[in-house]
Amino acid sequence: MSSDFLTRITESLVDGDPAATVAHTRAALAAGVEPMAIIDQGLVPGMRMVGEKFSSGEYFLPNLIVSASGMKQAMQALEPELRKRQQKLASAGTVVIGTVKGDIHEIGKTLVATMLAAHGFDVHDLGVDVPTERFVAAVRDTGATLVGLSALLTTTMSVQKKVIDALEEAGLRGRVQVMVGGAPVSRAWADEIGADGYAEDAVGAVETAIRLAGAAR
Ligand code: HCB
Repeated sequence: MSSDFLTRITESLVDGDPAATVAHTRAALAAGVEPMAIIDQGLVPGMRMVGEKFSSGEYFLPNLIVSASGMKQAMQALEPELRKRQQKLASAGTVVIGTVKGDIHEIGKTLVATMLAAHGFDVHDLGVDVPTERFVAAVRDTGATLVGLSALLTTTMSVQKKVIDALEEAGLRGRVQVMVGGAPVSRAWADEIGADGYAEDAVGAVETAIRLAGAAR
């Protein structure tokens, strides 16, 4: 039963057992469970629970680090399968994505990047703690028509606006759409800073990217 695999993946992530998370992820793949289902129904709910336990004071920073490592390793195990699906798709457009300066949260950003690649986008993932000028240079160098900006801290949300302003100053804003996301980010915030799109999760990010890519053509 695919739900048994997914439950085990979620539980092992919450328990902070990366080896088990990877083993259950591989077992689920071998049993024919779709990689997207493993992400959406196994891994992401696990990370959400870990976040809730951290917020309530039940978990501490080391718990976050171990669970995040489990998520990262499981995503690496899924990558070859996601790539196989990607090969069947025509390019949907070029995207530059990263977590803004001052912020090292990478899981959500990497998930969005992986999902966009799996849906045919040519993705340039700049990583985390990305200086504003690197976003600008990457847009210029790759000819990207979409930038994804991730921020997980209330203190780094404002950096998303700085990137938008820098793209404007570089004369690139007319040809690039900006999509923002991250746990503290909202549609209202996206509107306030002049972003073109907001996505609550990776599935929403793919939908938004497809819509914005259409608008950019
Ligand atoms: Co971190 N952390 N953390 N953290 N962390 C949060 C974000 C808090 C909310 C936890 C809390 O207090 N309740 C909090 C931020 C509070 C705030 O500012 N309001 C917090 C804090 C305070 C900190 C430190 C400051 C802790 C410290 O050192 N005292 C420190 C920050 C260091 C820094 O960045 N300079 C820190 C460190 C860490 C790690 C390193 C231990 C670890 C990250 C490991 C890693 O990424 N490699 C970590 C983690 C794991 C979390 C929580 C628990 C989970 C984040 C996560 O991965 N979620 C998080 C709690 C939470 O978010 N509720 C906590 C799962 C992913 C799938 O969701 O929201 O990131 P996501 O991404 C979604 C969505 O937002 C959207 O799609 C994604 C996929 O579905 N999306 C986009 C994201 N980016 C997008 C871009 C787009 O263009 C479009 C959509």
